[in-house]
Amino acid sequence: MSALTLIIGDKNLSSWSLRPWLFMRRAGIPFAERTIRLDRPTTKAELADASPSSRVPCLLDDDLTVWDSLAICEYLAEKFPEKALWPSDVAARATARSVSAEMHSGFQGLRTLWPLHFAREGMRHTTHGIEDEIARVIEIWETCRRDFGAAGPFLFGRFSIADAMYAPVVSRFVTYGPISMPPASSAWRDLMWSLPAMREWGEGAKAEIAGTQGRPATLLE
Ligand SMILES: N[C@@H](CCC(=O)N[C@@H](CS)C(=O)NCC(=O)O)C(=O)O
Repeated sequence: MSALTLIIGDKNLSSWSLRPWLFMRRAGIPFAERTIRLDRPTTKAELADASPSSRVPCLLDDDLTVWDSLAICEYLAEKFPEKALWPSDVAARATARSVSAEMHSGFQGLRTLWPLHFAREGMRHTTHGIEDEIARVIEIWETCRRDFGAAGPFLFGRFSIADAMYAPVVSRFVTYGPISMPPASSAWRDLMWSLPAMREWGEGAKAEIAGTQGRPATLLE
């Protein structure tokens, strides 16, 4: 089997990196991990060297380079068809792709106002201007659970790429929350937050924060 390496940014900061990392861990896809710290003087050069877009995540599969979180997930879904990384039902799959693409291309206000700080809880912040985006996220979670979630506890029953695409929002809702939502959404949020892979990512984020203590303030996030 070919060797996969996932290049990611800081676990505390890089929401895009969390998505394929979580997805691969949860799906049991073995990979090596390489981190490029996003807040260092060398970051720009390292990113340019590692990724065609100068952004992370970026997946190396022997000689092949795949970049962009959603393209990585799609590539892995094709490479490991036996893992059923998208829902098998055509309507569920189309909806899972739609909500994943919506997350990938939208929610700009949420990203800007509430940047990922995975390991820092209690960062109270205003919801002013992003109320509609928060409501839309919850509407997506409710709809997916109601219409497609009968076979299991995830958005489309079994864990899929769609769950991974919304994982950073779970972190943001914890970090900047609490955000109230109906029971189906809160149950899914709590399940995602307690996944061993999410906890493992969080431990990595905490270790990064501990490692930045004592560095010059200009280099801290
Ligand atoms: N659309 C891209 C976005 C990737 C992205 O913006 N990654 C950020 C880190 S979360 C990055 O590499 N930023 C470069 C920098 O901070 O200089 C994806 O889905 O992978």
